[in-house]
Amino acid sequence: FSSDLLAQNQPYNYQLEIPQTQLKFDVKFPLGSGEYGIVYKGTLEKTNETISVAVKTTKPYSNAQCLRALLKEVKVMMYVGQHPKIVKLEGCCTNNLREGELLIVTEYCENGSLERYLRSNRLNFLNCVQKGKIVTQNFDNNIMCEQLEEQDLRYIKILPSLETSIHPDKNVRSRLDIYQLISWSIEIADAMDYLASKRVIHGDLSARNVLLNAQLTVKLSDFGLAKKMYCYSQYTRNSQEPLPWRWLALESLKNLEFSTASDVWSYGILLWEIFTLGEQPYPGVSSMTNNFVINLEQGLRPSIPPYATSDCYNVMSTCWDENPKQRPTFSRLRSSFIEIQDICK
Ligand code: ACK
Repeated sequence: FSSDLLAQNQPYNYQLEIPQTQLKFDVKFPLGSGEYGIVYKGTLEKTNETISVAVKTTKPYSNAQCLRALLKEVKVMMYVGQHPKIVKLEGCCTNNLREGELLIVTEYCENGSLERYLRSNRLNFLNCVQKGKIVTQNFDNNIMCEQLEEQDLRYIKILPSLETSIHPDKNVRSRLDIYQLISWSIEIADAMDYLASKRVIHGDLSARNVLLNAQLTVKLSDFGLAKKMYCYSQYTRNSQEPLPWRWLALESLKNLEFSTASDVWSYGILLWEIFTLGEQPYPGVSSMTNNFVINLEQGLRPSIPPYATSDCYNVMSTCWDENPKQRPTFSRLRSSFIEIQDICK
């Protein structure tokens, strides 16, 4: 019951059609570019309020195959419906579909992708893990931090900007530390558990496809699209984008088999990205070769990330079981991280 099969049978919900007059975005300020076009920040006028949105556009005069793929993504989002950890679809503009234009409007996530956030906040990370163990939980005063430096731990000094960014009124964790990494792991497992309950395969789970809102809550995005694309050999040939082979399960690489269990493998790789603060998986491997697949078959797996406790690494390792049936469910993974969170408290 894959997402593309589902999308074919799934009706387009016209209640989510947005009149173009209610949507504004400035083409001079793109947020970035996606698979099929550019993503802009915009505003959407609703009945009682105007909200910030992200507008996913298609390239000018996009071909039918590209539009079809995007429409399928939209239909899957319509089917999936709302969940607090999944990016909300505000609606679409299909007026100019004949001219090859489709606009997909989603809630705006102030902190961009998790991948970008992790990479750009590395210097703000407060490390309290040494050799897989939490060495201290008290980072609340600078004296403690200086002592840690003397002990030669992998501790990076808190930037003054980060200290001033802690908002006293809001219950928002502004520091980046292992507790935040564990929270994200739980939130993503939660979103994926919901997706699995709807029998939808994400197919492209990675830190670049997880967004963060102003409160640093995760919002899973870009699902439902990838699965279909891998079924076509042209996809890898025509697209500028390489296959996300670093995130793919062994059976997906070997036989193009995708399932919730292959999403679990990708979730494990995403955990590795989280606990390395956004490093590229398999850093020593530059391209996808037969040798890489053979090495995976012979047991090659990502090594313990510097900022993961042994418990975290044990959980992520279970996601990479060669046998898809032996991998944990998302519900189990969420519980495991909740247990780890409780121990860390
Ligand atoms: O890493 P980023 O800042 O977050 O750059 C990419 C870019 O657009 C291309 O995908 C950003 N982006 C995508 N969707 C959203 C959204 N709903 N809110 C904010 N940024 C978004 C993404």
